[in-house]
Amino acid sequence: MTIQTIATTPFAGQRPGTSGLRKKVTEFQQPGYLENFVEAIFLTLGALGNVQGRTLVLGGDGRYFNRDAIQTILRMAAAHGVGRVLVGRGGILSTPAVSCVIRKRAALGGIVLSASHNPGGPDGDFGIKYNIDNGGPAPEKITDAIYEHTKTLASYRISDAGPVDLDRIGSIRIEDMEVEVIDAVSDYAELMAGLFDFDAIRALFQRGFTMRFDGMHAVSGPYAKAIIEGMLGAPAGTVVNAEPLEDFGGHHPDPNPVNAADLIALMDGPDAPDFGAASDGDGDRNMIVGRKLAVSPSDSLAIIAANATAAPGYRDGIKGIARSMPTSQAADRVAAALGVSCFETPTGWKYFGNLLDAGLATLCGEESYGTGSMHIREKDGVWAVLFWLNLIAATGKSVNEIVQAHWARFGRNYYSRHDYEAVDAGAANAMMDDLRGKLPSLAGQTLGEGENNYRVQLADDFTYTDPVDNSVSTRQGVRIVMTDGSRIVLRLSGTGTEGATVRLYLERYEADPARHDLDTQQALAPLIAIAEQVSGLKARTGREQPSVIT
Ligand code: VG1
Ligand code: CO
Repeated sequence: MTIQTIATTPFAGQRPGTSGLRKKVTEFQQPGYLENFVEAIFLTLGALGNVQGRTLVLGGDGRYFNRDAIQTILRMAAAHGVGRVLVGRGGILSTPAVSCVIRKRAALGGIVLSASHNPGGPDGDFGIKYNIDNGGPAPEKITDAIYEHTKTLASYRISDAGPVDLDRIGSIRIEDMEVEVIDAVSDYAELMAGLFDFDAIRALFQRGFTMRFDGMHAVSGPYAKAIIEGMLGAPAGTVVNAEPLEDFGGHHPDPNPVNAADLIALMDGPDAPDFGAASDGDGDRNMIVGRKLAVSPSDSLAIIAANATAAPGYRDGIKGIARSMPTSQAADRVAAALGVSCFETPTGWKYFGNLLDAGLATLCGEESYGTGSMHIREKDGVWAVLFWLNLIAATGKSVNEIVQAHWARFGRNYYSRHDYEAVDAGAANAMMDDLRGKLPSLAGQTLGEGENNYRVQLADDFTYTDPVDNSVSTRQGVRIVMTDGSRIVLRLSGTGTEGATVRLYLERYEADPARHDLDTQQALAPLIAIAEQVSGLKARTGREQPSVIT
């Protein structure tokens, strides 16, 4: 075994997006592409302090190219003097499990291999992300430094050691580095058992409560099977599509009503179980479904917050709630009622890390099916599902009853996101630029027709100042806020790999319980029309309809 220095030249465009570097598998397969980015990570870590002898955590969602990437990263870690790498068996670790293991084993950080909800397989997407010692996604100052290194690289260092057996638990050496293959589930399952009332959930299943968890052939299957069927005693077959597949069975591993259509059909039909749930490619997202009711993720965050003390891990109450800017304001109403702070951050979990570390927030959430808490520094799909199970067990209420009661108490925030995927990037950028140009003149204007008009209170491009380190993030999404709190938000996705994806977010508040059963799209129709009028979205993108509505 020797450590080699291999000459390389920079690849353009290795700038991490909302959640790491995501590209087509074919792009990652170019010689040196993965190596360059990993070298940039090690150079950044080296500049920040010492990686020598430290521990890193490594794992991915099992998608195509996962195993190859892990072998490469292990040989590069050895060449950079890393002391030990903890890698999940079979190369598998969900994103929340990586966060959990980093924290539990006091590691320097971790590398997560995933493109999350993006499709996998040889023609699909791949991704890589660095997490810091708090277990969370690296903040912008680190991802910026990584990107800067990718632009000037001339070589990378790698051991010429042969491949490691990733399927056997135990320790192996590469050069002076120890590779410890760990069980992917056990640390995480232990953490969950400490947060939730497993006895009460076990009793719920014993009373005949029925559930379906759809693993979407992605990484959360093994976790859900071990915990929900194994530890909580749900009948075998409760967790379906539990085997991680390299191409996720050809589907989008994205837990929303469009991509988890089988689960929605089951929950809408005569044989619906009491409770349905699904998780995404890397296990950090969740969808909660009752009979004929898919719970909006923004509502799920608000409901978890309002009922936090139902779970033993949150018995003492919560310190605050943080939500991404486009997420509905349902959580704000709960925070106000509880007398705790509510923080509004840019899109992406990395912005929650400081708030959680400083003890300012206990719960965090995003409209994109992401919910989590201070227990780790990533959003956590299985955690959210266990929270709901705990809540159902503690209250004896169904999902529908819990949601209805919440709306009756706090009012309902009708909410929807319209995605225009893979549109022309030039057209999308021009649309956003024009929209930004219009913002100063929008405030005070009345928009919309007849009785469905809205007066604009605020129109801006969201800027966030982190209350802990005062770092400033600009251009985080155009928002048009009406005098009644209704909102239109537009931003471009930072996770797509083809062209640009425009996301249009719509929100309207309704206090009157007699009007809580409207169809969401109808309830939002006046705002949808205003968004079109202001942005010219359809003409700009050449699309008559969004590609996905959630
Ligand atoms: C999307 C979501 C965002 C989420 C991010 C990563 O980002 O909107 O809320 O944090 O994906 O989620 P964007 O930039 O495409 O809108 V995951 O589950 O991909 O790690
Ligand atoms: Co994800």
